[in-house]
Amino acid sequence: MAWPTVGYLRRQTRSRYRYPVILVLFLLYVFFPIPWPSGHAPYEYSNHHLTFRGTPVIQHAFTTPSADTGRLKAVKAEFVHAYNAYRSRAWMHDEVKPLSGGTHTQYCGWAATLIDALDTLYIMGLEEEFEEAVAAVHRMKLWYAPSLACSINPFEMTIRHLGGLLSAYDISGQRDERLKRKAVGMGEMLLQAFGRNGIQCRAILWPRLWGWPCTPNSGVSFARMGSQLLEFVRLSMVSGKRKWSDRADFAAQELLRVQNKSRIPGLWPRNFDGTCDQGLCDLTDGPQFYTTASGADSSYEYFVKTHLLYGAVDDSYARMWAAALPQLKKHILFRPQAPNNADLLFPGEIMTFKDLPQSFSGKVEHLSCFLGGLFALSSRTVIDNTEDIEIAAKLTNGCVWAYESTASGIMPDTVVFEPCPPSNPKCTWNELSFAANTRKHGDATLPKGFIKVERPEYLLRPEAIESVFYMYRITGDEIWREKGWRMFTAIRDASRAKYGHASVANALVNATGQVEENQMDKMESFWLSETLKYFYLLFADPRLVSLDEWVFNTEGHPFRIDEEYRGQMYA
Ligand code: DMJ
Repeated sequence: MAWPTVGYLRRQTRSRYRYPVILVLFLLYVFFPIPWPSGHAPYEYSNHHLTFRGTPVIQHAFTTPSADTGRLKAVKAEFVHAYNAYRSRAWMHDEVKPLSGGTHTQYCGWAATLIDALDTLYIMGLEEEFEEAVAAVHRMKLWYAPSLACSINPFEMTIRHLGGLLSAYDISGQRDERLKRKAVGMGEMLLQAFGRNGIQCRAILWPRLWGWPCTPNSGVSFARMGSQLLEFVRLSMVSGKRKWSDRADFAAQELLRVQNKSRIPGLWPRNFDGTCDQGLCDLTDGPQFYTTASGADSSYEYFVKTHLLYGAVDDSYARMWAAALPQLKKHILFRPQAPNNADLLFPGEIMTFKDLPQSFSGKVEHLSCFLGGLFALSSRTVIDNTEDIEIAAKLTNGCVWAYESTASGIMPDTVVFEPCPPSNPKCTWNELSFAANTRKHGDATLPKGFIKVERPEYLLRPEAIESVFYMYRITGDEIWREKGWRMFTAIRDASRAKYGHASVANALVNATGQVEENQMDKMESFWLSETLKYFYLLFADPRLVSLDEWVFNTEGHPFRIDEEYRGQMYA
């Protein structure tokens, strides 16, 4: 029998068989849906050059992923307001001053805000602005200081300048060789910031003689040791040259060497002596301070993230994090006394001595609010367990609560909370003990649960919304978008200024009507690279810059995870 022709089939389906055929196909579709091999529906998503194809491993498998368009527009409007102020008042300078419209030089005048904002411009679809900015960056002579001499902070320039350039290159599809060349040039310059012993210096004077190494000092921070890992590894991948990843690996090996020799084996004290001939000096009998905030934060973060970028080549980063994790849970995390017995967590600080008992403090910096997001990411990539995602939620909720407790709706920069004592295992709220404690510190007007506020300002920092973003992308729970929106409106209302957004002088007060009196003339570049980016991505379609494809550096710059390295797990 000859095969029926297309015309024959078309005639048949137009005839009496049409409706029975449609009905049969419909019933087949309802009762026998095609099973996806992994249990998750593979995604197919494309937004200009940002595509996502594959099955989510890290991110939640959203059944109907969608953007919250109204909120997305509101965030973008604030970004455009701040960027335009920079563009018109401080173009090519480091920062615009949001109140006076002046300029501020912090990083040798090498356009920190512009370079930090590049990838956000692209992600938000501001393509014309992106092209203009890339052309301007291309014309910059990065390694000639405009002033006679300026001091470079290699830590900041690695995460902001090198991170910003690499991310702009990756996010725009690795097409623009100008960005790659600039990143390589920046990388060459940053190599000058290491002493002969392989340790990074705190600052180097620029311009300087090439090949004349700087001298690391006796107070090298843990954060400085590990925070070039991600950028240097990515730069090596992109350039095909190992000199950067070798440098970063050396620092990581040094951290590995001392990891179990500290007073809390598995954790690193905040400071090391960097004056020895080779690598770090051994730890001494002096006091050791442990924290996850300033001086430590990004190194913890980079072990997990470098594993994502590079784990297929070297899994020692995952192992280092895996050894630190139980110690963080045991020694650093604490449950604060909070009204309504809220079940929250914060990271505290510990000072240890050779012959004295260690002392624990419930002092929490806004900087350490990144930890919730890191626990969430780690639970999907390094150590796969449900306890860690619960801890992540409690940590993130700790910062959300600190935001929602103040009159402005924003968490101050440094707050002391009261850890629940072992004598109160259920952490029942005790009004009398709280009143006594706040009186002791001289301020009875603080929000309930706040013992002391050491730094009341809000510097436009990203860490709290960063964790909210991770929680949303990883759990898919819409509640995180609601929490993030409340944070956004509070920050917008307190910080909006004529020329961008201003740091808030006192986050404890609601300055409605006199907002400017509570503002400082400072807008850090991370407002555009991080804070507004995380807000935007929280409300965007979750497939945009998916965590399965991108890993963010500590300044909020996403680097592409090369296909062959995706989905690494180590347990
Ligand atoms: C940013 O520059 C980075 O997030 C860094 O790791 C810590 N400090 C700021 C933001 O608060």
